[in-house]
Amino acid sequence: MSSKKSDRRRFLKASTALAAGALGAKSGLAAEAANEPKAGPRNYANLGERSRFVTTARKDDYLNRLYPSKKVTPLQDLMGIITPAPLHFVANHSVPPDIDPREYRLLIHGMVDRPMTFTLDDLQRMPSDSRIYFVECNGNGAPGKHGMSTARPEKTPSENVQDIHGRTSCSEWTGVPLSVVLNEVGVQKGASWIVSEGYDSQKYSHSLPLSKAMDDVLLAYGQNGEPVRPEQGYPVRLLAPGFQGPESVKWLRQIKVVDEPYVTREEISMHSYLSPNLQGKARWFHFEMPPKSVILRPAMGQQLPGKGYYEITGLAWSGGGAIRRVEISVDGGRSWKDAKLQEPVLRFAHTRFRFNWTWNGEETVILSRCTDERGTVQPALAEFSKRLGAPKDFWRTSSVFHFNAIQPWKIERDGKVSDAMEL
Ligand SMILES: Nc1nc2c(c(=O)[nH]1)N[C@H]1C(S)=C(S)[C@@H](COP(=O)(O)O)O[C@H]1N2
Ligand SMILES: [Mo]
Repeated sequence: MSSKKSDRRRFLKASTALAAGALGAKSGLAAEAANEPKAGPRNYANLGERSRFVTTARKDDYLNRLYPSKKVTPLQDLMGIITPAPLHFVANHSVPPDIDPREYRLLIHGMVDRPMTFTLDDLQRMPSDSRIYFVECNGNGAPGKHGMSTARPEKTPSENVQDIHGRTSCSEWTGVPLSVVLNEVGVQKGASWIVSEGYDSQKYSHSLPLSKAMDDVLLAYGQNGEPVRPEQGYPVRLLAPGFQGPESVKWLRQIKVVDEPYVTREEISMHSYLSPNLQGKARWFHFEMPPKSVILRPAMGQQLPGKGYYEITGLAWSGGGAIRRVEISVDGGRSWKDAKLQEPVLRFAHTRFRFNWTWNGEETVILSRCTDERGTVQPALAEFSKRLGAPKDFWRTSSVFHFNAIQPWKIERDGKVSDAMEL
């Protein structure tokens, strides 16, 4: 209680200092004339660009060596909840297509009354909606990533939070609800699944329960107010909110309505996994992403200039719906306090959290833990491992998908921030 009070007092002190600084700047206005910037361009390009001083960018995912063009989002540089389209992470399993929208066709067939082919125009004439949803790769944040052993030679050490957790992004997606299109073709009795295929070289395909398809899945052609980017599936992709990224098939070519899941190449070879509690069976058709939060500033790869006030900020999201609570610990998990959730807090969207912190300059570990609308709490690594029946050294040689263990960041006395996950 008393520590809460003194925290607040310290924060007030910090904000008074900020205010004084602002005043100082004001009185200095006239004298600062020498610092006037150079003139900008006389005119701006019709397609705007960011300031030449802004350098944040995606990075190659280390699996780039196996698949072309995998990129991770610079989460640590994002400001609110939306990921700018040029920074959206990319996960491609084969060579992506280059589609002329005039030639684009989407076939819907299988257990339907009227099999139909839709052009992009056809889809854009139908009732539409815009919704803010995250897309997260099922391998995001997993030790060794993508279900691969940390011992594999491809493994390159992570430099920052982007390398570990940058396979999630959040956009405003615009499109036709898939239910509208399925009602148009008339789904037959007995149908229970859909199988979707992309136009990429390997004909990427995945199975999805019909109940989800009829619920909140979008055929998205818009991303943050512009057409979906080529990397994200131009001109049309599926967007299955809250479900693992692989369900959101890009460059959508066909949807077949069926009465059982197909066992597609990706489902068997890429998106299934083994874990000790499965006793030799593989887990697949694991759809919903679990609740997860990550502190993005301060985070691994960053350097705190010295003790004093910091805003701890990061993102939380869940395939279970909306985020209800994010708690922060600045003492290695001994005590927790609620972070402030910034509005809007939306179902299946990134949620921004903020927390006032004064660092005393001592070595410590900071952590975040979220709870979603169902009351599911993000687990610590020990608990996550226990649920899987994973022995203590499991993560040295193995990995799984849907990894959502609490991420601890260690702050050293010199201000260096590093990964403190004890794998
Ligand atoms: N057609 C097609 N769709 C695809 C993929 C793909 O390789 N081809 N990759 C999937 C995977 S593994 C993920 S995690 C998401 C990533 O979406 P993004 O590249 O837009 O971030 O797309 C999914 N949809
Ligand atoms: Mo993925």
